[in-house]
Amino acid sequence: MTFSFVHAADIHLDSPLKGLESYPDAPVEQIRNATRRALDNLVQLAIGEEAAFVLLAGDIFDGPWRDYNTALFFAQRMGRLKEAGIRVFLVTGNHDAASPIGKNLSPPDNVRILSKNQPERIYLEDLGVNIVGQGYSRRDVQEDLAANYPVGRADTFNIGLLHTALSGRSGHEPYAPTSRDVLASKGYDYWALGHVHQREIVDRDPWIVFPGTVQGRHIREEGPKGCTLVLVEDGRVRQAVHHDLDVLRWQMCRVDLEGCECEEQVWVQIRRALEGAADAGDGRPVAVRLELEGRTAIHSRLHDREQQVQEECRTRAAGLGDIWLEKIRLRTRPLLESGGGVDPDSPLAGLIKGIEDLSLSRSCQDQIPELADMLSKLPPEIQAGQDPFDLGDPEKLRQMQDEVKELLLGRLLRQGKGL
Ligand SMILES: [Mn+2]
Repeated sequence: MTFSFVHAADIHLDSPLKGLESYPDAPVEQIRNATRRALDNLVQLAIGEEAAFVLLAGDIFDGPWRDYNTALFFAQRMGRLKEAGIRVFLVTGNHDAASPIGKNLSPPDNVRILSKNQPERIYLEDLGVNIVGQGYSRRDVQEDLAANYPVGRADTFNIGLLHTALSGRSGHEPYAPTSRDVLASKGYDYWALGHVHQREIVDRDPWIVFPGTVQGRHIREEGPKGCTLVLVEDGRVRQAVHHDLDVLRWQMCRVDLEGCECEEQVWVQIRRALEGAADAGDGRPVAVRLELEGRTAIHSRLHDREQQVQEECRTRAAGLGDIWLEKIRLRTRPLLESGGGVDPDSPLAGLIKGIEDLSLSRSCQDQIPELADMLSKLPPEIQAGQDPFDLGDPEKLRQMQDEVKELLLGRLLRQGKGL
């Protein structure tokens, strides 16, 4: 027997994109409706491919609904699947725990919400398929839910549906932790996972798959987003293919300005990079973060007129099509060592060396008691938000440290040379 099914997760329907309105020229409407249109694409794909069923591995919703339109929209789209004779099986994830899903959400009867209290098994007699899953009864599920899943049944195609970070995935809460070995020990054919927003095929024997989110919602969710279409032939996975569902794409764009000696060369590099980003959108609008880096002779010139450089980047991007610059970061370095031209025996040289050797560690909060007080006064949207100010993040700490060094050295050198 041959059939196919769609595996998706992390729809985060109507997820608010906090703070985006404050960015200049943000395509707010496109972003606001993006998760809905991605769900539309999912429904269309399932119908077009004549999928036997759809699996949703948690985080259907983003949290408490702001109004019932979110639930209504979901129910209507599930209704379209019902008309096409397509069943839907879902487990709840950590983000659904705060939404009334399963309590007063009443989707059409082709949708089965699996139990939150114990692993529930559903047998699809027409296809010889067993689906086992357990949803989240609360947000922070710490136990290994998969450990309690029953072993697969012989002579059927066994699927495990689970919202988990496995043994940990960067940027994701370690909920319902489990391991590849625990999953493999169940004798299933396919593990349909959710929670990790980056698509990943963890294994092919058995198949363990994160389809990723259906629509990127910020720059940390860059690149194509969608779902996995799985073809089963004679009780075995024949293929598992990614399909794009996203309607707006996020793209990190790093431009190396190494070797640029004048601004014209800089603009050539930026233009090339932006054209590449537009191509990566494959016809969709693209939200780009531009990071300018590398050692260049015009480093200080760029930094001195940063505001104009930013404006110019936005203008040039607008001329290249449906591109929106989410953020522009100037991270270039000077061509010469910052102390170049300074008498190595002078106090200035000593100060420069002191700044260059500065190294903040995660314990900087302990070394500077005032810091804790300042951090506690930051507004919540800066402490949390999409791009949180988090000194516990080593990458963030390194970036901030580099920016501060750059600022101090730039000022010091300009003043030092003026003296
Ligand atoms: Mn999620």
